[in-house]
Amino acid sequence: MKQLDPNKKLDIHEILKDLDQYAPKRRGWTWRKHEENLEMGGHIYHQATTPLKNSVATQAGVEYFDNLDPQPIESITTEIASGRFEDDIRRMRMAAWHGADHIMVIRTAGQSHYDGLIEGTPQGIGGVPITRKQVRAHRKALDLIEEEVGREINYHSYVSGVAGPEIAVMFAEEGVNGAHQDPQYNVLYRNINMVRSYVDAAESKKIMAWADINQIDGAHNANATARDAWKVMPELMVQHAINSWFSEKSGILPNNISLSTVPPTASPIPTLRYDLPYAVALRDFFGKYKMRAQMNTKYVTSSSREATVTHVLNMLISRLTNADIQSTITPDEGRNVPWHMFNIEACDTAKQTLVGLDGLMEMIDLKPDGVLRQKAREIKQRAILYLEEMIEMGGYFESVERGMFVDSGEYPERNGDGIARHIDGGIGAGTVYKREANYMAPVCAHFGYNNTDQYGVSHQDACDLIGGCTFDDRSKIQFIDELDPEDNVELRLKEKEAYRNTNLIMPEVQWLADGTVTVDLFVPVDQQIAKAAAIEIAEKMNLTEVEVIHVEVMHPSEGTRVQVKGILNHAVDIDKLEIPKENGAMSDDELWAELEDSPMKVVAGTIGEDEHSVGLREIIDIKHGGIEKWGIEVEYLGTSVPIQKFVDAAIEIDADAILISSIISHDDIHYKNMQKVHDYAVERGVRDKLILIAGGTQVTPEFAVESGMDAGFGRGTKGAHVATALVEKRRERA
Ligand code: Z98
Repeated sequence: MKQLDPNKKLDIHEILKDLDQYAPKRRGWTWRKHEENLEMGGHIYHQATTPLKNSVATQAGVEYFDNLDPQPIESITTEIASGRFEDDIRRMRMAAWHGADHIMVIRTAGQSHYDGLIEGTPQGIGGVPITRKQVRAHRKALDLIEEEVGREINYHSYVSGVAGPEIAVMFAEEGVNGAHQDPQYNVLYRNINMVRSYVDAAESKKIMAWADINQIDGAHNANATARDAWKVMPELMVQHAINSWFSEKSGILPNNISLSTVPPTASPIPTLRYDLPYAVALRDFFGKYKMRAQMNTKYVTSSSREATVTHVLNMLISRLTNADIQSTITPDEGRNVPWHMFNIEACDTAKQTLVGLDGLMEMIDLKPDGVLRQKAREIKQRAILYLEEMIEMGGYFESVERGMFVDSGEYPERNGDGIARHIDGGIGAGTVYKREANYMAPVCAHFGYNNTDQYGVSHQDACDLIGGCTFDDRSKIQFIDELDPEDNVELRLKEKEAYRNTNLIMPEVQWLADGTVTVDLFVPVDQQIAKAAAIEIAEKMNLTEVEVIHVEVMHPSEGTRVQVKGILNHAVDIDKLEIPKENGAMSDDELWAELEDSPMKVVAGTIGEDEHSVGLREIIDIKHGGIEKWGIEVEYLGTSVPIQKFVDAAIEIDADAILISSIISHDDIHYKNMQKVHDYAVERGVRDKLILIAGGTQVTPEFAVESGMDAGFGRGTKGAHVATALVEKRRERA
């Protein structure tokens, strides 16, 4: 297979080609490798892994630190849920470039109730239908993507539901690396019969052990379901214990048993007072397993800013204790099925925060006594009492029947509102049969009784009897392409072909050319009126299917922030676009060659009432690669320089150019001031002689030129860009 070219889009047709022949590159979960005292960009990192071959750094990394992009030691999860697997693939590539190495693809609503595998590539709701073709295509794409970024990527899906063992076998065959498998999930949240779920779990876990798949439990769901998430902390410990021990007994190694832990609270609750003792208690009990730190989803709202703060506070807990996998829920989780850019934002939030917290525990300690340890001890005691009561009740099944789980009281308090299920009730009830004395299955990963002796082979060599099962001999795997002629990837691709690698583009949030955009508005009225007004405003912008997705009161009567989404049914033809030239810079040598023999002189300062001089100093100072580097002489006039002083000073020292800097942009004051400098230079009769350049974070080059400047520079400008403009403008005038 051809390697990916970073400058080219991933070709979905190429992924689908010869898919029936494709075999995954490897099996099993891969943890990041710790690089001790990694030096990057002049800094030492203590909790970092090997840097990526290709990646996108955070914005600050790009703008201020020469693309510095250290990668934290934790695996970083992204959860993708678009419902079209072909569009998920593009998002996987973006997420990998932003630091994700655990790609969790959410599956379509209701699949846990299908008693068997499904085939083909139908479209899903809130996730993709999990099928062999879909999994194989995803793994094939990830095999390419991991080579592009230079790090193994773990692909994750779900071994839950009525078809758990069948799915586990398919995952083992297709190189899936991580999966949720927890029978408690089936019982509590999907009302699947408990006997069936536990028998299936034993088989599934055995297969996962063979395939070296990392098993993640389902305890986070209790957290998200409970009325008050912090009250189920003792129960969560019990849920983790039941599943981890079951997994270990089924043959999964502790290294591949991950607890799905969630800090149970969120601010405005004093969150660390609850979450930190809970995290400590978990590590005390379950230190030998891996910790998958999920973000709190229970208290996510439509505010992506709030979701991000919760995520960051959650990661503080991860670093105060430890986490092996850091999950990221997208900050738009509370209002959309997650969109491309929010998956990426969440990965960046994780990377930025974890790198920022590098080496924290080398500087501080968690107190060995006091409230932290008392509270942790209390949670553990409650958990033990809980387990003891379950045993008294007769065991797990009986306790579920009596509604022990997800009760809204904090154990031992009980409110009698737990999720109760009957031992012989639920989906798949009565479908478990005892194996006959001569039962025999010719497969090499099989749980429990298997009478292979009757054929003279050992349990683990059972498949020798048929010359190897599908785990040994891939040619025995049945690859079914498509079953539904009306709902499949080929048709969807055809529908959108006009936008795939052509000159036509549309904005999108999850599916190619879905046309969806968001508009962020401040409307100076109360929220009820603001919502209605925002819809009219968006419709005036030619958006259709407009919906309000977020509202925030700025003040009950002064105004409201409203975010709306809608569809812009317009395709942009790239061939007809007038694309402005990149603000490129000449090389060092070119600048020296031009400026050494004919040096230039400039006056510079921040204009009007503007006291922000940091950006300008970076453009000037030799230390920061500023224009002084090439011998340009700078007369620095300081901050808050009056309009006339710029021109008067330039005349006085016979300067070639004026550099104006302005950060303040209220009421377009920056552009108004530029115009005034231009006008005054005209009035003094020196406009033709002087090159006028303006810069600042809010400056758009075209608007600066419209406001009388010869050139303008915005965010991300370096001294070399300004020096280049000075040289070019002088040449134009010669
Ligand atoms: C997470 N946000 O991982 P259905 N089994 C378990 C699950 O948690 C899930 C499923 C199965 C979550 C990701 N979790 C969503 C233990 C889903 C999926 O029944 O098909 O939805 O199974 O943090």
